[in-house]
Amino acid sequence: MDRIDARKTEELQSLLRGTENIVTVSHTHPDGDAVGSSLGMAGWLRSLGKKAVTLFPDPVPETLAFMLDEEDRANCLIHSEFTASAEAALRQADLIFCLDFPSPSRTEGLAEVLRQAPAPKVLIDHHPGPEEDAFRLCFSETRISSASELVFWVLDALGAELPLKAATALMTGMTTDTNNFGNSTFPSTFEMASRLLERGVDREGILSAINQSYEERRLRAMGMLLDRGMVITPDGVAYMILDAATIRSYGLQDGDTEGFVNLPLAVRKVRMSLLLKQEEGHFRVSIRSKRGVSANRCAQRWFHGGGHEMAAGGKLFFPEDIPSPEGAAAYIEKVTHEEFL
Ligand SMILES: [Mn+2]
Repeated sequence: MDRIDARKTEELQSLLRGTENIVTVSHTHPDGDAVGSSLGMAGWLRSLGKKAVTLFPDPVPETLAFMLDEEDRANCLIHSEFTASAEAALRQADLIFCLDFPSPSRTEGLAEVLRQAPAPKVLIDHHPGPEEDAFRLCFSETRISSASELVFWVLDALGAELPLKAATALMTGMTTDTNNFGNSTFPSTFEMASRLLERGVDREGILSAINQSYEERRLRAMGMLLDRGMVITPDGVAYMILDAATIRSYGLQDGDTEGFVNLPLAVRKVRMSLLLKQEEGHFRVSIRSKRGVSANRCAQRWFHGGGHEMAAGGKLFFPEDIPSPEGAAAYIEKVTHEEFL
């Protein structure tokens, strides 16, 4: 990571001056980093006596509910559930932080309202290709672990003192985005972690909340998928398809399948792994790859998506891309074969 640009810090300082109603926005299907960067920022803003609302396009999954306490819940708006008040909050904000996404389009149904909201928008993100014109000020860095880490360094540059709650949220976001220091970890990442430990963050508590608090159905579904669902093609592409019937029979909810896509990478011959989850009119696609193979390119070329080099996502629509959900396996085998030609 490069040092935070002093001019940008000054500009942020002056944007913050006099603001009272601040809204943070993050991406659809919020993950630990989306929630952690939002709560970290909002927690710090509240410690300054400002009003800070965290806005998400759709609900925070049950598996991440531990990250929000009562105050966080009272100041959290979900656009898909409280559309009018979420949109009003954005229009009435006097500053908007956009966290963990590079373009308003990643907020889907919220994108137009976000673009048109009159308040200055500050981006803090770690994805490639930020849409710079959509923001007044961009802190965008790809050689960093997570948006949570970049929030930490931006706040550090401002001389911020982090409340323990905000510090814990940022540590949690970084921990989930790096799979507990397993990927995308830079010298700055360990430095941040070290500083947060000194601040008193309970890392073991975070790890237990992340890894030891799932419902039984997650492990049952994982076992079934690995035993019977996973296919490995001759090209070394592993894929698993969770169709609507399977999702229903296991009672799977958003968040239950977090991390599943990484599991097939444990097999030596697997170079790339895809997990498909059926939703209304499309599959949600997660892609992970090993070094030298681009999950990002595959997501962009074949699944209307993108992301990071080795961790990306997208969608596969029916009947637009494939005639029916049953055609997903054949589509994956065809396009990934082409990808490796
Ligand atoms: Mn992230």
